[in-house]
Amino acid sequence: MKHTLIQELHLSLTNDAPFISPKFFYDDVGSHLFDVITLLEEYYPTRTEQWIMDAFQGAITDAVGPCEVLLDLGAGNCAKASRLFNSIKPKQYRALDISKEYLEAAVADLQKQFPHIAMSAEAIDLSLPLAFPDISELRKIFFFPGSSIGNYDPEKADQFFANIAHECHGNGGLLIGVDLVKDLETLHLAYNDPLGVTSAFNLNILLNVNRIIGSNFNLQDWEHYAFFNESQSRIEMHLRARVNIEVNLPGSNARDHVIRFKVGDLIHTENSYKYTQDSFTEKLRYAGFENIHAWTDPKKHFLVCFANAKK
Ligand code: AVJ
Repeated sequence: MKHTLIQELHLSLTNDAPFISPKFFYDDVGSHLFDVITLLEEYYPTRTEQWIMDAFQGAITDAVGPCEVLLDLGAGNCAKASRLFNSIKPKQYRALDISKEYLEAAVADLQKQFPHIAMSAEAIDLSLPLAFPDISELRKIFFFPGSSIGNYDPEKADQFFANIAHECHGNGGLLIGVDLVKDLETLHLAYNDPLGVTSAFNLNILLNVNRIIGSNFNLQDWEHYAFFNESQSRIEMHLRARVNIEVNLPGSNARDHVIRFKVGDLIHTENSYKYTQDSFTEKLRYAGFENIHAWTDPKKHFLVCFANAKK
């Protein structure tokens, strides 16, 4: 596991267009910084999604229907899913995320509060195909909140949806939250908060990379750079070199590999795609879902959908 992450980082950093996958944001400090981001006035997605879930709880519960297994994709601290337990009433809850230790602790806590729900915690990499053969007969509800889908390139999102639709085996669906295209000012501020938390979140990825591959990125040399790319309908986050930089990437053969950056050069750290309600529901339909329900807030900042897998 560790070894492949090291190889992955070596490849992405020595690419002609250097990048670091956003999954490397979420070390201990990064996970806490993200939690702070969700509290910021400027970062509307988390708050708005929660508003929609609360305001339309009855309609969402009706649309979802019976739930034998709730599969929480990228469960984190399981807080969002647990808010659904009393309305959706899953018989079984499966929390899936990349870090098992963190997840197990969260699930153990939840189990005490909801002793009648069967629970499990599993480590999975959401960028790989998913399969749940042992529960193929049961009605499954997949839960993918928070606009995590925004990190996937559109073609990758199509594959992901087709994978989920298939795994429902004609009996289940997907409850998903996604961020919507909106005025540029609102989008820009959400990723350029004046307090600098998003900047710290972005810079922290270099500390995590230093820890994983033993490189010597210096935070002083880099600055946060985020903007809305209108033609691609995505927020792009980058780290921009403030000076000319040399970074050592310790190699396996003891000969350190040096990568050079010129002032203004970029390392791409994240894409956060924004959809329109129509473009998003159309993607769900294209992947094999039908009977698609959608709920939004009065300002149409965020969208929650429930889509049934075709029988
Ligand atoms: C967790 C991927 C939904 O794209 O808004 C927040 C991550 N990055 N601020 C997003 C994030 C910068 C977030 N997602």
